[in-house]
Amino acid sequence: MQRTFSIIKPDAFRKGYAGAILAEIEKAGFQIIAIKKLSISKTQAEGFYYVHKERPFFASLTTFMSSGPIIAMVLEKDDAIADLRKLMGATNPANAEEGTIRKKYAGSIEENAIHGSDGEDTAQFEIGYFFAGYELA
Ligand code: 3AN
Repeated sequence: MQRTFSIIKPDAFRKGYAGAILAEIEKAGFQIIAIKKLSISKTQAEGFYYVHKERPFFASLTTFMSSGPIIAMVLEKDDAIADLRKLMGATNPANAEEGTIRKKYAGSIEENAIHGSDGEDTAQFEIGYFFAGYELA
């Protein structure tokens, strides 16, 4: 079993897609280990996305991620990291495959509905950024 970290981003939450996205995640066989709705500050978004700090979209991305409520969660299944990335679809929803979450629910490359960790090290960092050990017991 492997754990990954995911966020339902502010665009999807605002549009009322949180329930539908959670249903897709459960239908795909993920177990929800921990989940919470919260809002993050711009500074907290900058800490989460620090690996992207040199990218041209960093300011806009962190403003967007702090623009409204999000749902943060820890998900578990075999190959959770790769399987969630498959279920999410390409970063740019215009390139996302039919049936993926981004194809169905994302509006643009920035406001793309869902985040999923891209590797084991990032998953560990991201889970620890949002959840304390006692929430994962
Ligand atoms: P993914 O979320 O598919 O792992 P990353 O890690 O390359 O994609 O990018 C992190 C986030 O940054 C994306 N989810 C998206 O919101 C934003 N992003 C990525 N590329 C762009 C871009 N070219 N313009 C604007 N925002 C972007």
